[in-house]
Amino acid sequence: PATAPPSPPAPGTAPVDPSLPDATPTRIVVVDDVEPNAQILAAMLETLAGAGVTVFTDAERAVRWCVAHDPDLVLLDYRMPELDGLACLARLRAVTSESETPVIMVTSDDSRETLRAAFEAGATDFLRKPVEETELIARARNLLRLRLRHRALVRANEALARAANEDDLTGALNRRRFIELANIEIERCRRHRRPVSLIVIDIDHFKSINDTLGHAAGDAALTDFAGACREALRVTDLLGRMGGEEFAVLLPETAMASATDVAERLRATIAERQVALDGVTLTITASLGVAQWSEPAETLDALLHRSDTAMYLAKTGGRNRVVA
Ligand code: GH3
Ligand code: MG
Ligand code: MG
Ligand code: MG
Repeated sequence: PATAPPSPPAPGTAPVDPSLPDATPTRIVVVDDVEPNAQILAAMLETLAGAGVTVFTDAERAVRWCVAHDPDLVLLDYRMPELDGLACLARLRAVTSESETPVIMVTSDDSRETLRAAFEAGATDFLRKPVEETELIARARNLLRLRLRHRALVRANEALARAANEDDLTGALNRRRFIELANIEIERCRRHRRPVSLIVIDIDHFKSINDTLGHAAGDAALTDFAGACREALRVTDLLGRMGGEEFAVLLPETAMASATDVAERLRATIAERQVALDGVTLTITASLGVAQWSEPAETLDALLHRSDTAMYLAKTGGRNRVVA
């Protein structure tokens, strides 16, 4: 038997649609010194799809949690002993901007002064007690939607920055970005009279890998190679892909002797590595040239050239070696 379509709710009683796109998980924090008050708000907010609600009655702990966990929405009681809503908000805003963490101030005091103080302290929105569920859900959902859109934009921005600065295949810095960052680093070391060194790495007989296993295998070998280099370096070292199978490493705060040690460690790491590619196990070697930046006026270009010359000597000397 055909079922009648559900009748529309009477005007004014339609529930607010609590859904977010794909019910994306969101973290909501409710802070109220009176536990039952906090629980009422939490119960309302839990009807939002994907919402995980955490309740705090201790404002101090709430702030610490928020700083550590970066929630998507905070409901903040205005009147609390010790750390009140405004003080809480000031602490939060010291580490997160308004676009980052939306904060709804909740208070029974609806004086104009309180309202103004809340917004001046960086509140995103304001609700009066007793909180009306439909209003809370509607406002919370709007703020969460904006927050998710903001997060998506931030991610898209990061992806763009990566695409502009990193080599697609290996994730190493691309040549342009490497040169940009290396110049900044050299300038910093110049100012502080600190050493800085550069290693140029060129894979040995790489053409034969392409010729025997194909270009895709060559690509995979390059990705593996860059990953192995990255792992063997410090986070402050810069790894750049300067051309096809040629990489450069800038080592801040590092003089010739240590840079040579690093190069030797890289060489050994690479040579000992077994690269598994489609059933074939491959060993790769590389030739490395090391040079230390020489004060006061050497350019990055000149430094690269000296490392390149050393690398070429490593090639003519038999490959799989370091020349400093
Ligand atoms: P050598 O020991 O003298 O350095 O020999 P080599 O074969 O490594 O040097 P050569 O410069 O003659 O060849 C480099 C090869 O690297 C040629 C090129 O096809 C290959 N190559 C460059 N970029 C890529 C890439 O992105 N992917 C793949 N698969 N191969 C690449
Ligand atoms: Mg209170
Ligand atoms: Mg080569
Ligand atoms: Mg080459």
